[in-house]
Amino acid sequence: MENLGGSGRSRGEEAVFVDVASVHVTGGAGGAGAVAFRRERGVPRGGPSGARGGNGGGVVLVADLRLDTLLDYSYREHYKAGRAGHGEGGNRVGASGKDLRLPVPLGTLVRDIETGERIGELLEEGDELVVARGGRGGRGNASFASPTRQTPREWEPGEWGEARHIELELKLIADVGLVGEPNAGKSTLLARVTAARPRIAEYPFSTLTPNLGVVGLSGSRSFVMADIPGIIEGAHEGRGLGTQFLRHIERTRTLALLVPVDEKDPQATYDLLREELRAHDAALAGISHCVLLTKSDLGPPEAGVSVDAPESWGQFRISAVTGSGLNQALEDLWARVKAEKETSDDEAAGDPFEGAEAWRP
Ligand SMILES: Nc1nc2c(ncn2[C@@H]2O[C@H](COP(=O)(O)OP(=O)(O)OP(=O)(O)O)[C@@H](O)[C@H]2O)c(=O)[nH]1
Ligand SMILES: [Mg+2]
Repeated sequence: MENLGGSGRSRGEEAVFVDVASVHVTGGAGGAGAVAFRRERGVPRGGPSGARGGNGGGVVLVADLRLDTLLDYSYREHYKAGRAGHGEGGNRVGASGKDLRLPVPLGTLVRDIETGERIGELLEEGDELVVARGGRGGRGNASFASPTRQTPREWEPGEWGEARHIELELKLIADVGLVGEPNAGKSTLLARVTAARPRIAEYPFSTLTPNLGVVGLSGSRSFVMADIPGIIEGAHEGRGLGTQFLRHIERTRTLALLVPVDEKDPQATYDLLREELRAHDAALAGISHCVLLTKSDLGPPEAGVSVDAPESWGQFRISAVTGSGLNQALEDLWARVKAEKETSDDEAAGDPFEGAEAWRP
C-alpha cells in the first residue's frame, strides 16, 4: 500500500492503515525560588520568607472518542505546556503552570522517537498519559533556613520542563470503501481528497493493492477512505483480479460505487457492481452504499446521467479532476459514516479541541 504521512500494512483479513504523527512536546518550566525576609516592626531583618516557584505544566494526552484519526497532529509540530510563576516573599508559592491536554483518538500508541521506548497506549475514553513533565519549581530561601542559618540567601532556579520528540501511531480501518470497475477513477478520487498517492493510469488494473487515506474536513472531522483494485464482471469467479480485495472493505461503514458518466451504459455498470458484491458475500452487499457518478467533466452537461439505485442512500455527480461536486459528496459520506458508527456505539458529540484555541492546529 502507498500513502503519505502514514505507512500502509496488511494485517490479517483487511487493509490496515497506520496513521502516524510525530510531534515535539515540552513541559513548562518551573518557577524560581524567591529570596525574601519578613519585615517586622522593630526587627531590621525578620526570618527568611522566600517561597518556592510553582511546578511547570505537563503535556498530557487524553483519549477522546470524538477523534478518529491523528490528522490534527499533521498540521503542527510543537506543543508546549504552561510555565510556572516564580516564588514570592511572604511565603507565597509561585503559581503552577497550566497542563496542556491534547485529545487523541482511542487506540493511540505513543513512542519516544529518540530512544524508541514505548511510552504507552491510550485505549479507553478519558485515559491519560503524561508525555512531558513540567519542571519542578526551585526552592526559595525559606527552605534553606536552619537553627544555625537564620538568614540564608540561597535560592534555586526552576527546572526546565521535559522535552521529548514523540511519535503517535494509530491503526485505522477504512470507513468508506470505493468500489468500481478498472479505470472508474477510484485512485484519482483518493489522491484528490487525501494525502495518499496511489498509482493512477489510463489503463485498467493500475491499482494492484489497496490504498488508504484520511479525508479531513473542517472542525477536526475525518474519515478513512479505501481504494481497492477494480472489479469486473465475473470477478467473483476469479476473473480479472477476482474479488480477493473485497475482504479489505468488509468492515467499512459504507461503500461508494463509482460509475463514470461517460460510459455507454451507466446503469449496466451499477448493476454489475451490485451483482459482484452480492455474489462475493451477502454481508458485503448488506453494507449501505451511495453512487458516485464520476468524471462529470466528461459527461453530458448537468445532471444528464443518473442510475436507478433504490437501495442507495444517495447519488453524487463528481469530478476528481475539476473537483466539482466533491465537497457535498464528502460531507454526506462523513455524515453517513458518523450515523453508521452511532448505531454501533454511542459516540460523544462536540468539538474535542474546544477551549484549546491557543494551540489548536
Ligand atoms: N476527465 C476525468 N478523468 C478522470 C477522472 N477521474 C479519473 N480520471 C482518469 O481515469 C483514468 C483511470 O483513473 P484511475 O484513478 O487510475 O482509475 P481506478 O478506478 O483507480 O482504476 P484501477 O486502479 O485500474 O481499478 C485515469 O486516466 C484518470 O486520469 C475525472 O473525474 N475526470
Ligand atoms: Mg486505481
